[in-house]
Amino acid sequence: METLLDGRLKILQGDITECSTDAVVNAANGSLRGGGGVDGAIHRKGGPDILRECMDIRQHRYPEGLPQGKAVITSAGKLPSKYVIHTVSPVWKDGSKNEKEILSMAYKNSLRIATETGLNSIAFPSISTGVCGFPRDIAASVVYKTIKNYLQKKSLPREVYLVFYSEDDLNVFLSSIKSFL
Ligand code: AR6
Repeated sequence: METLLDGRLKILQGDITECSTDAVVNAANGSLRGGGGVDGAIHRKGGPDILRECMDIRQHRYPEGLPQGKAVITSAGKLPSKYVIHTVSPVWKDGSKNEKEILSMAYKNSLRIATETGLNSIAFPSISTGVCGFPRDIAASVVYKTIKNYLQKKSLPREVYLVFYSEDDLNVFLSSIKSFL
C-alpha cells in the first residue's frame, strides 16, 4: 500500500466490496438501479436493501435521475462498510465536454457527504475508467489534485483509500501522479 498526503491518502489494489471503511463509493449511473462493473458488484454483494434505498432517493429527490457528478448516500446492506456513497460517473467523450470537471465534482461531492456524515474513512474505486472510458492517466491527475485540495481544507474524512481492481491500474495511477508529488 502506498501512503501519501501525510498518511491520509492510501492507494492499493483490491476489491472495494471487501473494504471495511466507513463508506465505499459506487461508480453508478443516473438510474441508481445498478449496472455492470463495480456498480454490479456492490449491489450483488450488498443485497437488496441498497437498491431499495436508491429507489427511494430516486422517487423523492431525483425523479429524473441523479445527474453526473452528484452523489447520494445509502446504507451498505451486507457489505462490510457502513455506507455506500453513489456518484454518477461522467462518460469520456473527447475531453472537451467538461469531463474532467465533472469527474472532480464526483469525488468532491462524495467527500463532502463523508464530511457531513462525520465519516473517518472512505474508499473510492477508479471512477469512470472502466465502461465510461476515461483515460486512466488523465483521471489520475484529476483525482489526486481533487483529493489533495479537499483534504487540505477538511479534517474529515481522515483517511481516503483509492482501491484499484488491477495491479496495472494501480501502477498507471502511481506513475501518472509522480510529477505532482
Ligand atoms: N472493486 C474495485 N474496483 C472495481 C471492482 C471492484 N469490485 N469492479 C470493477 N472495478 P466501471 P465506470 C473497477 O466500469 O467506468 C456501470 O455499469 C474497474 O476495473 O465499474 O465508472 C455503472 O452502472 C474499473 O477500474 O465504472 C455505470 O453505468 C473501475 O472499477 C458505469 O458502469 C470503474 O469501472 C460506470 O462506469
